[in-house]
Amino acid sequence: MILVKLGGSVITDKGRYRTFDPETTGRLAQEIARTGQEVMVVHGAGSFGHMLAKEHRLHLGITEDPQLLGASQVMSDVRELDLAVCRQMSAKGLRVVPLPPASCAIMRDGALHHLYLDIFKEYLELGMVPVTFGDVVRDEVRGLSICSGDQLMAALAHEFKPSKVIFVTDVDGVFTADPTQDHNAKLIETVDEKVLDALPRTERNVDVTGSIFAKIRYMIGMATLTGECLVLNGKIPGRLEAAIRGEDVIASKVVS
Ligand code: IP8
Repeated sequence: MILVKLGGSVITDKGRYRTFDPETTGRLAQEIARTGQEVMVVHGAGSFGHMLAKEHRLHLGITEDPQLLGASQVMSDVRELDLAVCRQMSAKGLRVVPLPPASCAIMRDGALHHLYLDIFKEYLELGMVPVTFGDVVRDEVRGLSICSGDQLMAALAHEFKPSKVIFVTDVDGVFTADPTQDHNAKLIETVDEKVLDALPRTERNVDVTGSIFAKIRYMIGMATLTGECLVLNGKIPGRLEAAIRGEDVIASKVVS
């Protein structure tokens, strides 16, 4: 099984509230479908999640009653995104089954405490493609928490030991500096803990589930659970498909 995360930056316009990119998502779905490989898909929330979640401070837990309406709106928004993603995927022949985390996960103080993994396994065995996503989820300590796609990726990688884990983003991989700001930024071919510690702490679009550094830390943790862990650019046609097929592509390889 290959575990793929479609990052929020590739399926939405992160700067514009609730803006979906159907062309890119549809093409990525087609690339996955063409390989005929067994996959599970996680997608980020992008502008359907982070903006409103930040406005209502949902990542800090529930301390005031009005936050609940905000949480409910974010939950509706990310479900709308998921529906749009799943529609693109099924149009390309992928037999998707949406598994919303709020219905199959419990958080404890911001950490993913329990994920009902059997449901993923059973749908996969049936020949379907489980699709889950960053969501607002019940938290035993905080009331509600943001469950990120990366937390879900880690839990799924831990349980299913995928042959490959692929993070699809809007840049070629992990860079020495922010490539959108710094033209001298260089792609890092192999990322490990040492490389992560040496990266400059300048950040773009820090969102409610943490910076790029938090994300890379999750990936490093996952690298021991899979044959290969890649970060690649989904805006470039063909890269995801080539990576799934095991061809050499421009990407960063994450190792533990
Ligand atoms: O985009 C965030 O998930 P991510 C989920 O995978 C929400 O970090 C609701 C903001």
